[in-house]
Amino acid sequence: MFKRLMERVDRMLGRGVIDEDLYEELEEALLQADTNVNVTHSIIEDVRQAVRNEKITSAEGIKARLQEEIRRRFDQGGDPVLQYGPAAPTVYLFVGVNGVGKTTSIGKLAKRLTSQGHKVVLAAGDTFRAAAIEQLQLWAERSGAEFVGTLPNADPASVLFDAISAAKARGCDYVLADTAGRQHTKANLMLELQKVARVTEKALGRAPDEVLLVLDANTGQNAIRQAEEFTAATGVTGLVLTKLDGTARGGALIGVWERFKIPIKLVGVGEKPEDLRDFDAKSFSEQLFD
Ligand SMILES: Nc1nc2c(ncn2[C@@H]2O[C@H](COP(=O)(O)OP(=O)(O)OP(=O)(O)O)[C@@H](O)[C@H]2O)c(=O)[nH]1
Ligand SMILES: [Mg+2]
Repeated sequence: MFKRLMERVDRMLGRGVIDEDLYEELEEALLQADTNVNVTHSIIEDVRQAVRNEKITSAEGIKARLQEEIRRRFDQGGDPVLQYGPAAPTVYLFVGVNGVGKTTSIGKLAKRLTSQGHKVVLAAGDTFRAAAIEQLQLWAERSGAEFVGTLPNADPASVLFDAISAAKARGCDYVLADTAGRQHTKANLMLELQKVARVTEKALGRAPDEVLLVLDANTGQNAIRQAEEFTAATGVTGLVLTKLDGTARGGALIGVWERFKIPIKLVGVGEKPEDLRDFDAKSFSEQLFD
C-alpha cells in the first residue's frame, strides 16, 4: 500500500542530496498515503534526527531509516491472536460503519473455523436491512456454519441472546455476530451496539471475547474517527483491516495504532472465503516497501 510512496521516495533520493526539499517531499508523500499530520511530523522528525546522529549521507541510508520509522510504528509487540473464551462458546462481535466488510469478514472467518473442525454459529445482529440477514445466511451455508437470525427490524440484542443459547445447547465453539453499520442516527447505532454488548455479557457470563472493529483500508483519516466512536461505545479489542487487495493507501492505520493501541488482528485481501489473513507485523511492514 505504500508502493507509490516508496517509488516516489526512490525518485527523490535519486537526486542524491539530503536537503529541505527532500524532507518536504517525504512529508508530502506520507500525507498522500493518508498518514495523519502529527504522525507524519513525528516520522520526519525522527528521520531528521537519525540523519544527524548517524551521519547518514546516502539515499539508501535515509530510505532504510524511513522504513524503520514506519515499521516501528506498526510494531504491536508480538503478533496478536484472536482470544479464546475460557468456556465455549467463544463470542466475537463485529462492529463498524456500513460497507466496510463486516459481514464478508465474518463469512471468511467462519469458513476458516469450520474447516479447522470447529462448530460455528453466525448471529444476524444486523437487523436494519433484510438483505443483511440474507447475506449472512448465505455465508453460513457456504461455510457450513449454523445460522441464528430473526426478522428485519427485530431487536438485535435478542438475536445475540438466542445465538449464544443455541451455541451452548448445541455444543458450538464459536458465535460470530454481525451488527448493523447504520441506524436512523449514529447515536441510535451506538446505543444499539451497547445493548448488544450488554446482552451478550448477560448471556455469556462475561464480556464478548473480542469486539472487532472492521475498517476499510481506503477510509483514510476517517479511520481515526471511527475508532474513536466505536471504542467509546463498545470498547474495541481488535481491528480487522479490509480491502487491502485494492489501491488502498492505509497510512491512516499507523495513526490508529499509535493513538488507540488496538491491535490489527485480521486482514481482508478480497471477497472470496479464503481471502483472510492473520495480521503479521513483520510481513505486513515488509510488504509496505515492496
Ligand atoms: N476487494 C475486497 N472487497 C471486500 C473485502 N471485504 C469486503 N469486501 C466487499 O465490500 C462490500 C461490503 O462488504 P460487507 O461485508 O457487505 O460490508 P458490511 O460492513 O457488512 O456492510 P453493511 O452490512 O452495509 O454495514 C462487499 O461488496 C464485499 O464483497 C476485501 O477484503 N476486499
Ligand atoms: Mg453487513
